[in-house]
Amino acid sequence: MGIVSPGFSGRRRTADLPPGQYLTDDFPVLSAGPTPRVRPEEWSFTITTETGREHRWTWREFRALPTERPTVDLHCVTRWSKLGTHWEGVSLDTLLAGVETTADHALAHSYGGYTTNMPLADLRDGKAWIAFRFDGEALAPEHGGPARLLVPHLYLWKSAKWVRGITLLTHDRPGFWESAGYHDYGDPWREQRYWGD
Ligand SMILES: Nc1nc2c(c(=O)[nH]1)N[C@H]1C(S)=C(S)[C@@H](COP(=O)(O)O)O[C@H]1N2
Ligand SMILES: [Mo]
Repeated sequence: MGIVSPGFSGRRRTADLPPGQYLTDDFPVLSAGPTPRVRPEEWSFTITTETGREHRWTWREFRALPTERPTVDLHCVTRWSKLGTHWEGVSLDTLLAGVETTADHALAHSYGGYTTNMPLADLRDGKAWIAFRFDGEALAPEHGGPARLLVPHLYLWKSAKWVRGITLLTHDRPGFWESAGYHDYGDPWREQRYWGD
């Protein structure tokens, strides 16, 4: 047992840390461009299927959906990890429930133009959320507010901030960082940082 100081959770240990990562209590901001300012009234989220069918939620419709409060570990490819973070969001299972698709791939799009890809299976079965609250507060713009994708089992670049939609695809299409040499899948436990890892 380690020494547990007041206000610090002593239960998280290096066993929770993927290879090559270090622990931080900070929440660094990593954005490839300026922070888009999207007001909830102008925000919408769209799932577009491989046949071109669109399923769209306004902020009001999105916020009327049932929410979940996942506590998850975050792993950034720049090697910081933050353990036990508290979020509130809508599960992708909820959003995909009424979506008819045979697609195997997904490409998330953000306000501002960022994109990132993942297998559709990685968005299902309780593994991914559209998150709008962090630590009990509305998600700050620099961290992706009003809402961001949260896919914590993959490196954090997959968790698209300011998310505006997800396109379902029959073929894999690399996103912004994946086209720039980062790993197509990005599993932190297999240290899939760059193309070829
Ligand atoms: N739209 C958008 N989403 C993004 C990024 C970005 O530049 N634009 N950066 C990604 C990267 S590389 C990381 S590590 C995380 C950082 O999230 P944070 O700034 O909330 O820590 O957001 C990811 N999502
Ligand atoms: Mo990152």
